[in-house]
Amino acid sequence: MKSVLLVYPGYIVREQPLNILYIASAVKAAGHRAAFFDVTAFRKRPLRGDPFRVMKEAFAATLDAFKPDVVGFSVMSVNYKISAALAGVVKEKQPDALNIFGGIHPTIAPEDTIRDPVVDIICRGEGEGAMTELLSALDGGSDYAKIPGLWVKRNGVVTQNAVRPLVQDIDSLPFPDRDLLDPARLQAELYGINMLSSRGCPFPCSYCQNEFLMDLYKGQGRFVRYRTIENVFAEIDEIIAKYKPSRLSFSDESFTLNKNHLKEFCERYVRRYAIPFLCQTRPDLVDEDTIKTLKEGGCDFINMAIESGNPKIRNAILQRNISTEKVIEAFTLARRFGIRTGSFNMIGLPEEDLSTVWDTIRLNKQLQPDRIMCTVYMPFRGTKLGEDSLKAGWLEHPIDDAEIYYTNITIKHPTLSGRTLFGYQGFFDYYVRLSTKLFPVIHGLRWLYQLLPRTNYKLPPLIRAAREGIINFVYNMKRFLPSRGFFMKTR
Ligand code: B12
Ligand code: SF4
Repeated sequence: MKSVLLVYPGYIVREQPLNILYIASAVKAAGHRAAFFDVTAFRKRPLRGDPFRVMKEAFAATLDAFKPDVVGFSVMSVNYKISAALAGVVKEKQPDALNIFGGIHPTIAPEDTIRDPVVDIICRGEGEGAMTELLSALDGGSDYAKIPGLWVKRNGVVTQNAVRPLVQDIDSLPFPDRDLLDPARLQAELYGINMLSSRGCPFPCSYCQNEFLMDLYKGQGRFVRYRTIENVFAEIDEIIAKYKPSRLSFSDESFTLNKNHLKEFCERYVRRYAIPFLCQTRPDLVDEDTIKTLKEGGCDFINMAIESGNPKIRNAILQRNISTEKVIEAFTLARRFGIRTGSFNMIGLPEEDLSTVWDTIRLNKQLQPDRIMCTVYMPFRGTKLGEDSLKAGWLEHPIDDAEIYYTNITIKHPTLSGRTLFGYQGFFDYYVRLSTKLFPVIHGLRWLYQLLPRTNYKLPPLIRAAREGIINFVYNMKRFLPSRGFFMKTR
C-alpha cells in the first residue's frame, strides 16, 4: 500500500473540486491511502505578508503527519504558482516523495511543467488509471517510467508516454470522495453539492481548451461520454444519505446536449428526488421543450454563457456561433418557465472596445439574469484565441498566480487599459441592475475605484488589505442592487 497526498491548489467557494476527488477514490479503491490538502482554506490573507507562508506551514505539518510517498497536485494555469510553492516544500521536507502534477495545465503545457525542478512526474489527460498504476508500480517495486499518460523525469531525463485512451465506460469510475472535504465545503451557496453526469463537450469555442483536448484524444475513443442514469442516481443516493444537501448542481459543460438523455433523466429524477438542481448549458442548446423538461424535472437554475453582447465578437472571434436572438430566446424561455438564470460574460476580448463592452452590459440589462458573472478575458495556452493573443504580446502579468489573478488584470489590451477593464468588471452588475439615470454616479464611483493601485507582493500588507477590503465591499454591495431579491456569493 502506498500513500498519496492530494492537493487542491485553487480557491473555489462554490463548487467541490471533483477532478482531484475522483483521483482520490480511484487510488483508495486500488487499496492505497489518500489524504487531501485544500488550499481554499487559506484564501488571501494580505495582512499576513507572504500569502503562501501560512499555507506552507500548514502543508509542512500535513506532510509530517501523513508522510506520503507521492504528492499529487491538480493544476489549472492560474494555480501553478501555488502548486510549485507547495511542491517545493515537499522537496525540502521529504525529498524522497514524488511530486506529480495533473490537470489541465500539465496537459496543455507538458514541457514547461516537467522542466520545473520541483516536478517529478506529470499526468496528461484523465488521471484515475495513470495514478493507480503509478502507485501500484511503486508498491510492487516495478518500473513506472512507461505508464501511459505519464511523463516521468528521473535524473534529469524525461520519458514521455502517449496519452491514455479516454475511459469509455465512465460508470466504471468510483464516485468522487467527498468525505475528504471540510463539511463546510459541501454546502456551497446556490450550488449545493456538485457532480458530473457526463464528460467532454464537442464545441470548438476559440477561448476554451476543449478543442485541444479533442485533438489530443483523437482516435482514443468517444470524447463526449455519459454515465447511465442508474449510476448517476446511485451517486445522488450516496450524497443524500451522507450529506443531506438542499441543492445539487451538475458541472457538465453542456447539460442539455443530448435531448433524449435529458428527457429520460429529468422524468426519472423528479419521480425519485425532491431536491432542486442547477445545471449549465449553451443558449443554443435550449428550446421551449428543453426548458419545459428541465422545469418539470426539478431544475430551478440554469447558467448560460453570453460571453459577449456583440455578435461579431461572440461569433467571429469566440466561435460561439450563437445569434443574439437565440441568446435572448433562451433567457426569456427560462424566465417564462420560472427557472432562474445566471449569465457568464467576458470583457477585454480581442477586437473589443468600450462600445462592445457596452453591448455586453446592454444585453444583460435587457435579459436581467438572476446572477451575473463578468470576468476579464485571459489568454490561455492550448486555446486558439489564447495562443494568438499571447503571440501578440497580450500578457502583462503572469497568468499563473491566483493570488493576483482574482483582483488584478493580467492582460495588456490594445484599446482598453487595465484600469478600465478593472473598473468595468467591478461595476458590471451596477450598470446592468441600476437605472440609466444613475449612470453618472456609477461612472464616478467606477472612476474612483479604478484609481486603486495594482496589486503586487511589494505593496505594503496594509495597503493590500485595504485594497482587498474595497474590492470586497464593491462586490458585496451587489446584494443590494434591485434584482429579483436574492444574491449569491460567488467568489
Ligand atoms: C468544472 C470547472 C470549473 C469549476 C471547478 C473547477 C475545479 N474542479 O477546480 C469552477 C466553476 C469552480 C471552475 C473555476 C475556474 N475555472 Co474551470 N473548468 C471547469 C471545467 C468546465 C470542467 C473541469 C472538470 O471538472 N472536468 C471533469 C474532470 C473529471 O476532468 P478534469 O478536470 O480534466 O480532471 C481529470 C484530469 O485533468 C486529471 N487530473 C486532474 N487533476 C489531477 C491531479 C493529479 C495528481 C492527476 C494524476 C490527474 C489529475 O484527472 C482528472 C480525472 O480524470 C473545465 C473545462 C474542461 N474541459 O476541463 C474548466 C477549466 C478547467 N476552467 C478553467 C478556468 C480558466 C477556470 C477559472 C480560472 C475561471 C475564472 N475566470 O475564474 C476558475 C479557476 C478556479 C480555481 N480553481 O482557482 C479553464 C482552465 C484553463 C487553464 N489552462 O488553467 C478550463 C479548462 C476551461 C477553459 N477555459 O478552457 N472551473
Ligand atoms: S461550450 Fe463551453 S465548454 Fe464547450 S467548448 Fe464552448 S466554452 Fe468550452
